[in-house]
Amino acid sequence: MPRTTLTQFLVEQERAAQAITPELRLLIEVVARACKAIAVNVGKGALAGVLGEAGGDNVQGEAQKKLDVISNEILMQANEWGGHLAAMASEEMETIHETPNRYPKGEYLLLFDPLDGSSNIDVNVSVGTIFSVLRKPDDGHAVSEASFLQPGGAQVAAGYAVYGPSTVLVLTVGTGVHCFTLDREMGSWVLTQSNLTIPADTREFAINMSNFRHWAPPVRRYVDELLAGRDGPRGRDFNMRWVASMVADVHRILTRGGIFMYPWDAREPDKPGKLRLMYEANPMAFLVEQAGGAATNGHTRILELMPTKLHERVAVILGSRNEVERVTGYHNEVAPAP
Ligand code: P6P
Repeated sequence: MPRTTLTQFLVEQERAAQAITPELRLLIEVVARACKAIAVNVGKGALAGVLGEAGGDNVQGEAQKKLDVISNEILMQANEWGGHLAAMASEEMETIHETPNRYPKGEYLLLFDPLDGSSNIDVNVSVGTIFSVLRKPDDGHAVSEASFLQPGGAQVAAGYAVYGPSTVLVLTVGTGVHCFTLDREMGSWVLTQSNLTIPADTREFAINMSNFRHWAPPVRRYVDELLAGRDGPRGRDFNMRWVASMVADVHRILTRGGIFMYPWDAREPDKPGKLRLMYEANPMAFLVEQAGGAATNGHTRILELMPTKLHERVAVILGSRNEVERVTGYHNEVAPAP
């Protein structure tokens, strides 16, 4: 059976499904190639002296790992020259990076978390790259940070790479969710799963339980019911997983179902959540909904939220639709969506 490569898949999406333009096809190929380069650096680990701290903090005030900086550089350099992008935004950069004047500017905006879960790198746990693609607004204005402030429903493509036992790229261009595995010998991404679908029900939940005492009542109610198992209101036992690498947790959910929660908590009450809307929650919500799942901030579909800041944070509840709807229902019982 001949294997379908990412290039062939994208050509078919452009030609048959007319789901993407040639420029978007180029953009996705360039990002996928950058993820291969990141995979090489992540894979070398201690052998290449790329572990540990970079010595600075990112815009979030978090200590940057060397691989955070390397991964960001790889994505920036890969995407500057192609003529497909007007600008880029990254978790690792304070503001947007416009395509330099020496290159043609394109109609797309690329956002990324170059290495999500990087706190896991030094202990050799799976990490990943998350990316989201928007169109530059056709408003006659020069590209600016405001150009990026679009709801997640405006995304034209989204995906992630997981640097794990195998290296996989999971992608949607709005026609379902598809998984490609890196063939290291050929250096090509090979389609290994089409139309991933998240089961509506699940027995597996993912949350950082150490924050239990800080959660709002709807989350504590929901998790208490899961922990009560077959003797409680749910009438069945549940299992828990928490990799503390969103890409790895979401990939598990896209592969076999589950619910992932990073809700608001009282540790920093002014923050709606820990995760970032534009380049973590939005791309993951697009993928999850394309796979038949659901994604809310506890009240509202994440893809409907109107961003006001590039690096704004959001509460995230995503995965198996029936469980997400239950938790969201508990929130809206207490306080209707704002
Ligand atoms: P905690 C990684 O730092 C990250 O941004 C996500 O990938 C992950 O889901 C979450 O934070 C883990 O947070 O508080 O459990 O360490």
